[in-house]
Parts: sequence; structure tokens; C-alpha cells
Amino acid sequence: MNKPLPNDQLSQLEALYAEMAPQSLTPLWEVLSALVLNQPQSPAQVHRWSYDLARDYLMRAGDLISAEQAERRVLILENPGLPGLSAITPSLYAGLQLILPGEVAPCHRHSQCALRFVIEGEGAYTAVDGEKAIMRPFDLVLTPGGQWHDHGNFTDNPMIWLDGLDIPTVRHFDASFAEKLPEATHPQTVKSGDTLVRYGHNMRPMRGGVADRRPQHQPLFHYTYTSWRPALDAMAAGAEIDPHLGHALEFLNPANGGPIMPTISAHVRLIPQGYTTLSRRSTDGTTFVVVEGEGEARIDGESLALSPRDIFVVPSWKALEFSARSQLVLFGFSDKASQQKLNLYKEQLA
Ligand code: 1HN
Repeated sequence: MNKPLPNDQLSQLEALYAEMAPQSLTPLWEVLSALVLNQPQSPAQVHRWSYDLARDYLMRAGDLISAEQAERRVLILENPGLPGLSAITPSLYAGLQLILPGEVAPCHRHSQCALRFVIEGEGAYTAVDGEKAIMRPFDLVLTPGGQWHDHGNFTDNPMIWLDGLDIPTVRHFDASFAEKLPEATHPQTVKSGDTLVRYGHNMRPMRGGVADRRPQHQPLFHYTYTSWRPALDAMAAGAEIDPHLGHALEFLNPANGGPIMPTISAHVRLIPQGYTTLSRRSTDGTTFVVVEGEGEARIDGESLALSPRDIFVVPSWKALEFSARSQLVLFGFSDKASQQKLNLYKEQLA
């Protein structure tokens, strides 16, 4: 409403609201300006989690509960502006998952899409519909919605990765289904790496046979550090830098050239030593992992110091710039995939 109303009108309106409330009727004009904002005003806050600190708590949890008991032993990275919602941004969830030597996180499947970005350890696996992806630091592994997945660690070291899921998005649509496989692990369907061979080189099998095992809309589920990291270096050596993003590469779904999953986009970027990016804001609140380097993120004037393996979140429409004290390499994921489908995505460059 624009102008304040006279007192007698106000008191009659209040009486009317009180009468209609038991009928589940409420006046739009009291809330309209909060419903339709002139620009995003995210309830999510800028936040950074120190990896070392979070890791300590995760390891302590590891002493107290097994992966099997927990089903998934994960510490949720809950945005302080979204308490109780298991959300890092209004649409996405993030957590840190620990699998100790000898453990299995039992097989299940659900509507929610998930990504894993490996932070520590080497050699544990995520099996997707019975095909193991052997995980190494800074690999990206997907478990797309509806696909069976279990994790196991038969190495001598703990494995820790960042989980990113579209839990709040699926909750928003009231569309969650989940089931457990009676056995802890899915029977092996094919040898490890089969899908990467068939779909990981900008190619796909021409027809039939084993190739049909993977869903056509979502065949690839492993994007290795050994492939994305050299690509980023080569780009930085040759290409002109994007002044707002740095050198940035987005992970693609080879089935359609679009984002990795229907609701989640992911990318990596490299910012050369000494470089400061220009300010940029976008409607996709983004969760970042520092892969390497030291530097600073300035977010609407707030400054975050960046160190390897730290995780931080930049909510929708916050102006972001990076300064790289040493060469910075970042992984980021967001709901840009959803927003572009819904024609909501916007960015603004300074
Ligand atoms: C899930 O399935 C995993 O498979 C991790 O590792 C975290 C958080 C909420 C719901 C499902 C996993 C999850 C999850």
C-alpha cells in the first residue's frame, strides 16, 4: 500500500482480517510489496566454512556413528540465514560427507539430483547404477535423480567430499520419492570407467548394446580433475581473460550441451596471481570450493579471506569480486540450470 490509511479505516480493516482469518483468507495488499520485490533480497547470508574446522567435527562424528548407521554421514552446511531448512541457498543443499576406511554408505535412489566434489582422500568410489567411479581429489561425480547410488571406501584413508543437492528445490515442488535397495551395494553392472570411455570425450556410442545402459538424457557422471584442470591451465595460457569471471569453464551434460543436471550448474575458474575481477552479480546464489590459492572475495563490501578447501556461499544478487594473492582456482555450483529453464536468470556486470 502506498499511503497510510486513516485510523477508522484501519481499525475496520483489522476487524475484517480477524473475522476472515479462521476461513484461511488474508489480504494481499498487506503483503504485496514483500511478495514481489523490486530486486532479489536473499534471506541467505554470505558465509564461509573453514575446511579444517568442519573436518574436525566431521572426524569426531566419525568416531561416534558409522556411515551405515547414519545412512549418510554428512555435516550440513546450513546457511545461517536459513536456519532449520537444510539449505545453503534457498534452492540448494550442501554438506560434507565422510567415508572412513572399510565403510559403505548403502545403496538408495531418490528424485533429488546430487553432485560430489572430492576434497580429501583418493580411491573410494561412488557407484551409479552399479558402475563405480573411483574418486580423486577435485573430481566431480554426479548421482542424477532416480539413479541408484552407493559409496564405499576400501582405501586406508578417510574420504571427504562436498555434496551438493537440489533438496530444497524438490521440496518446493513437493515431488520427492526415495527407496532403498535391500542390499547395501548395487551389483556391479559394468567395469569402472566404462561410461567415461563412451561419453567422456565429446563422443557417444553410435548404437545399442551396453551403451543403452546409461539413461540417454544423463549418460556421464564423472568429470575428472585430470581432465578439467589442464583444460583450465591451457585456457589461461591462451585466451583473453573474462574480466568478471576470470578464466571459467562450465561442466556440460554431453547429451544436450546444457548444464550437468536439470537443476544444478557447475563450473571451475582460474584467476591469475595478482588479478582482481570486476564486480558482477547474478541471480544464482553460488557455493564455491577453493581448490587452490589464496586470496579474497569481496561480496557487497564484505570481505572473505580464501584458503584451499574452504567453502563459501554468495547469495543471489550480491556483487562479487575476487582478488588472487596467488593463482586462485575455484569450483562453484548453483541453481542457474533451473533458473534458465524458468526464464529467471539474470546477471549484471559492473
Ligand atoms: C544423499 O543421498 C547423499 O547419496 C548425500 O551420498 C547427502 C542429503 C540429503 C538427501 C540425500 C548421498 C544427502 C542425500
